[in-house]
Amino acid sequence: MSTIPRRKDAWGFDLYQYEGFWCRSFQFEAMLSAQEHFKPQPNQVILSSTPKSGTTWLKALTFAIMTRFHVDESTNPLLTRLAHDCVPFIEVNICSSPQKLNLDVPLVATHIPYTSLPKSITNSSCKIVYICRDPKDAFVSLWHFKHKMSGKEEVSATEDVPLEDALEFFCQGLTTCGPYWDHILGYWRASLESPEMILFLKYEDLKNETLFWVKKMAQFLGCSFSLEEENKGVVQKIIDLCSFENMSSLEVNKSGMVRLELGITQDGVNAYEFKNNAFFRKGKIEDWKNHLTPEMARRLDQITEQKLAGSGLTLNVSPNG
Ligand code: PAP
Repeated sequence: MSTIPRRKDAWGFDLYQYEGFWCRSFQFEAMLSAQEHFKPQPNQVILSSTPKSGTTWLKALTFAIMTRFHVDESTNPLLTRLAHDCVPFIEVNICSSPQKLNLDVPLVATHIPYTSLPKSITNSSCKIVYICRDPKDAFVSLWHFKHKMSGKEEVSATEDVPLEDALEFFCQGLTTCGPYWDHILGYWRASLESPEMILFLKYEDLKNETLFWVKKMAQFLGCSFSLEEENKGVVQKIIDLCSFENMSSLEVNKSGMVRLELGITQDGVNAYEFKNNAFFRKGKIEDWKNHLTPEMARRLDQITEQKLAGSGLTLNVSPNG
């Protein structure tokens, strides 16, 4: 690790550059470990995203879709467990405790960039569902989330990094899994090459046309809703169960805690603890309008336009130019 590029993020934590992306030391180690050891099941589905793009929601929806034949509505684990406890992260939970791989539900999640995914995934028949989000909302969400983290290392973190300062780092790509845009482009291009293997979603589309995209997800995952299920309102029940309003009002998500075991890392960190409610803030599109100045929004939009030029992908929901 001493030989690879290292910079600080807005909160003063070391970021290491690996295969073109910045990551914290525990992620770097976990990524290497995943590249070497992770063995997906043949029917494994990988949920991927950049942080704060809708991971928790995607986990809940896919978990509910895939378990609907053998999980009772009233005893669904999503009612009593955080979605992150139902679907583990490859680079956090599974590398430190392989037993967390849920063999009943072949779902795992990751923030690993496409080009750094273990070859055991990219050379396999595993399907990938990727979710991305307007960078302006993802940035605002990340900034709020950072203030809710607690953990050994975080004690020394500056509690209130001004939004303007954090934006500077974000724009330079100096953020976990950053550059934000490159992460998205990696999966976008891969999804164009193999649309049958990678379903590319946008948080905003999922918000605006939830029914359509939930049905599309089920179809992609090989468990389409039958006409009978549709008539019985099964799709809508899943949408309602996983809605921000319902999830954020569940006792477990209001008052529970999640502990991410990392193993001992270079930084001496062994676990992060979050309040579950840190994953549920507003759940809205365009909340950035309440936080970013027009100049800040324009700056992010300009980077987005430059980075995505010619890719066929657009991310700015409401350009501010
Ligand atoms: P992670 O990458 O740390 O797992 P992730 O779940 O991707 O976080 O992002 C959290 C965002 O998703 C939050 O957005 P906000 O800060 O703009 O509010 C959170 O509120 C939102 N979110 C969580 N659950 C849902 C849901 N069920 N529906 C819609 N949005 C949700």
